[in-house]
Amino acid sequence: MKYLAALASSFSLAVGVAFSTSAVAEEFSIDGSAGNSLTAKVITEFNSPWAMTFLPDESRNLLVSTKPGALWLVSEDGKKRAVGGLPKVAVGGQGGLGDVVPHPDFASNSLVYISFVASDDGGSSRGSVVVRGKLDQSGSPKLVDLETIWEQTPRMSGRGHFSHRIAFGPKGSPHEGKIFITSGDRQVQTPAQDWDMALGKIIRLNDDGSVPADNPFQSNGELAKTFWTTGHRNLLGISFDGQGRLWSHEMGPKHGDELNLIIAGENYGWPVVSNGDQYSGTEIPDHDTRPEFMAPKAYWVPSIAPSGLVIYSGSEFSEFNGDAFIGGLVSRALVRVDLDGESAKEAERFRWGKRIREVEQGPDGALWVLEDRNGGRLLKLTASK
Ligand SMILES: [Ca+2]
Ligand SMILES: [Ca+2]
Repeated sequence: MKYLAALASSFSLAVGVAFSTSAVAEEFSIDGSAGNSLTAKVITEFNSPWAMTFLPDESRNLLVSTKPGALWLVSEDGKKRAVGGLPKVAVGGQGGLGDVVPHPDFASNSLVYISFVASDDGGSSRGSVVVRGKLDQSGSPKLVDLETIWEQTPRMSGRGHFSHRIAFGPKGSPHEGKIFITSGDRQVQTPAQDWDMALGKIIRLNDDGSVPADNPFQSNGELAKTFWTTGHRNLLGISFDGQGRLWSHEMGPKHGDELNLIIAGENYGWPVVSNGDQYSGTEIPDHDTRPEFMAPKAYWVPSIAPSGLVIYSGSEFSEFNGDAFIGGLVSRALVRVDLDGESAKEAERFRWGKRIREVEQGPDGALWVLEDRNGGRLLKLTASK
């Protein structure tokens, strides 16, 4: 027995070494439903990764957040360094550390914005917070000089629908220096139509957290001055296209996920209308019954469970220019959506059996995705030659 155990152990060690060597360059091919083919290269993996962003400087490094509260500085070839100096994160359910986005002037100001769930009392009152800090890379990387930019109000119990995705206005646009934050309905639904709750809204602030004077709701109370749009549910993707239009997607209830063109002052109708219905089976009137609410440009029945959004503008896939890429959780797919001006239509799904949490475009135009949950891989997707 001892001999067999020793043999088995040395055998598995040898196999393990051989496997980990080949795993470094592990690649596989993904065929899309419309005939396009991608090559996926495995870069590294994380414990429940949630968001990523490439730093707009010479380093070509990216930052990857994980829901349990780690932030990693990652090189293009997968070397990871933990970033210190993070605030205390309340982890549980859908909440934890959230988005990470650099300031557009990161190369000169080193500012990074992160969202996370905070709780002062161990859980009965939770809410998302956005802070910014400088990424100090002089030694072990760390965030310093943290300042609070925004707090999701009111706080409440429950561990879902924080949303807390962040987008910066493009440089040279009317939104330069402005930050957009998605704030979910906290699974309570009706706050999305309430002027006194910053829930179920898209928020627009100056990059220091002050409130811009040109926000649309100036006569509905102080909190409403932070709102850009209302009537949202759970928004896990927000991004500008190349023409300066803002797009966001949100999870529907039972089906009815939406891709919305975001226009200042509009109400997107949740929970009054949805092309999905309540999980209980109770019908929610569809969008076409209430034209005063903005209808989605694309919607999904059945659900894809969208998470992560990038609008492609690179040279690696010239045929995808201007297309939106959306990660799909329950659909276990990377979904390509053809955007044509203000219209949107699903064009293709790429599937390899994993829940997709986040998608980004890298410096050379490759697409990068994060798979969901423990062992979620960071993959670099290039065109199959
Ligand atoms: Ca991102
Ligand atoms: Ca419906």
